[in-house]
Amino acid sequence: MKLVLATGNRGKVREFREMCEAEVIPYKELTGELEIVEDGESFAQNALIKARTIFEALDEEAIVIADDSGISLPILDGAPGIYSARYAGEGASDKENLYKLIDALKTKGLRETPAYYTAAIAVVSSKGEYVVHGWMHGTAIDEARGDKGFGYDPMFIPEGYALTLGELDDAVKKAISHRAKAMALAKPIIEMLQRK
Ligand code: ITT
Repeated sequence: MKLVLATGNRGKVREFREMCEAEVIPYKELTGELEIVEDGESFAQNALIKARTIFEALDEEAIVIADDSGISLPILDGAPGIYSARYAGEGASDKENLYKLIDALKTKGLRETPAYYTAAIAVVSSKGEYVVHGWMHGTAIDEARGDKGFGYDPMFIPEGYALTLGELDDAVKKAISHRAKAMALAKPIIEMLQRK
C-alpha cells in the first residue's frame, strides 16, 4: 500500500525519505497542492488535521503520514512551539523565522538558552488513526551557524554536542532527532497497518 506524506516541507520530505525503507510519496504528487487549515491547539491535533485532510483527498487506499513539529524555548514560555512555521508571520520563510528567534534571544540579552524540538507524527489509514511523539533537547544560541538541516537547525546545539545541527553531519540528526524518535515509534504502527 502507498505511503503518502502529508507535508509540503522539503526538509521533512528529505528526512522521511532517509528514515523510511519503503518509498514515501509527497501528497502534492498525487493531489496537487491543498490548503490545510492547521487550527489545532497541540502538535498532535495539527498532525492529525494534516493526515486526515490528505487521507480524505486521496482517491485510493493509502497510509498517510503527517508531521507537526517545532522548537520551544522555556525562557519564552514555550514559544514559538506550534507556531514555529509562522513565528515571523503567515507565509514567513525559514530564514525569517530563524532570525526572529535569534532576535528574541538578543532582546533578552541571552547568548544561549535551553530549547527543545517536538515532533508529533500522525498515521491515518482506513484501519485507524495513531499519533506518536519524539523530542530532542539542547541549546538555542544567538547566531546561525552552518547550512545543513532546515528551519531553526543553524541555531540549535543538541545535548552532548558542541556544534549546531547546521554544522553537524546529517547522520547525527538522523540518529538523535525528534522526528527520528517519533518515526521509530510510528514504524511498527505502519508495518502493522500494511499487514492488516
Ligand atoms: P507541513 O505543515 O507542510 O508539514 P511546515 O513547515 O508548515 O510543513 P509545521 O507546521 O510542522 O510544518 O512547522 C514546523 C516548523 O518548525 C518548520 O517550519 C521549522 O521551522 C520548524 N522545525 C520543525 N522541525 C524542524 C527540524 O527538524 N529542524 C529545524 N526546524 C524544524
